[in-house]
Amino acid sequence: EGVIPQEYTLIKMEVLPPFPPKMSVLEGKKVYLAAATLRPETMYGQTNAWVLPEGKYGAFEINDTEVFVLTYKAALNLAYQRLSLIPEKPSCLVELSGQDIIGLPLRSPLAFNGIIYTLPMLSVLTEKGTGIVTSVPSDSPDDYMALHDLKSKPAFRAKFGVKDEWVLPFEIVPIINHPDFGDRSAERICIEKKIKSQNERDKLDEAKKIIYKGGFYEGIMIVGEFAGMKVQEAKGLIRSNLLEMNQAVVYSE
Ligand code: A2H
Repeated sequence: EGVIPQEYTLIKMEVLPPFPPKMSVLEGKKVYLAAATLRPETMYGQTNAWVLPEGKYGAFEINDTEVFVLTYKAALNLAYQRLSLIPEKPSCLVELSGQDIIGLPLRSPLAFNGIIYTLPMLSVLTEKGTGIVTSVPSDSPDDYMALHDLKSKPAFRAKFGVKDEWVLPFEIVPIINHPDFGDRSAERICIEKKIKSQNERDKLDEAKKIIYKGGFYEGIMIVGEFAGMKVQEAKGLIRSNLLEMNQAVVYSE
C-alpha cells in the first residue's frame, strides 16, 4: 500500500456462459473477470487470465446487470469509486476461490484470440489490484514464464485441473517492436537470463526492468488501430477507447 496512488485500467474480461454450478446464481447477469493493468496498449496480445489458485475472490454486483469477479479489497475500493450496486458497500453474490474460476472461458477486449481461459499463476498477489491479471506473454516476463511452465509441465497442469486445450493452442502474439529485444521481448529476455520458471522472482524482476523502459519509451505498436505509432503515444488513445466503449473502467488504490 503505497502513499502515491496507483491508477490502473480494469479490463472487463467477459465470462462466457454457461456458468459452472458454483456460479449458477449469476445466470442472466453479465459477469466479468476484472483485470488490473498498467499496459492497456498490450491487450491485443492476451492469451489467458491469471488467478491465484488459493486466492479468495467474490462475484460483486457493480450495477443492475453487471457483476465483477475480483477480491473483496478491490470490490471495497470500487464501491468508494461509485462502482457498486449498493453505494460504498460491496454486494457479493457468491464467494469463489481461484481454483473455482480456473478454466472459465473469457472474451476480452482487443484480444486477437477470440476465447481465452482462466489459468493459475503462483505469483499473483491478492493484495494488489484486483487479484486478477490479464496475460500478455509477448511483453511481460511473468506472463511468459507462467505460460511456459503450464505448457511444458503436464504435472503442473494436472495439479490445478488445467486442460491441455486451455493452454497448448495459445502462442505468443507479437504486438510491439522493442528496439533492442524485438517483437517477443519477454521471451527473448527470459532466454538470455536463463530463467527456468515463474518462481525465479529476482531474475524476473531484473528481466522486467531491462525490457520495460525501452519497450515503453521506444517501442512501436505493430498491430491494431495505432500500428506504427510509439507505444508511449498509443497507450492513452487505446485506454480512452476502451473506457469509451465501456470495455474497461478506471481503478485506483
Ligand atoms: B501488467 P505494479 Cl504486457 N499480482 O499488465 C501480480 N501482478 C499483477 C497484479 C497482481 N495482483 N495485478 C496486476 N499485475 C501486473 C500487462 C503487462 C503488465 C505487461 C507488461 C508489464 C506489466 C499484462 N500482464 O506490468 O506492481 C499487471 O501486468 C509491469 C509493471 O502495480 C500490471 O500491468 O506496478 C502490473 O503487474 C502492475 O504492477
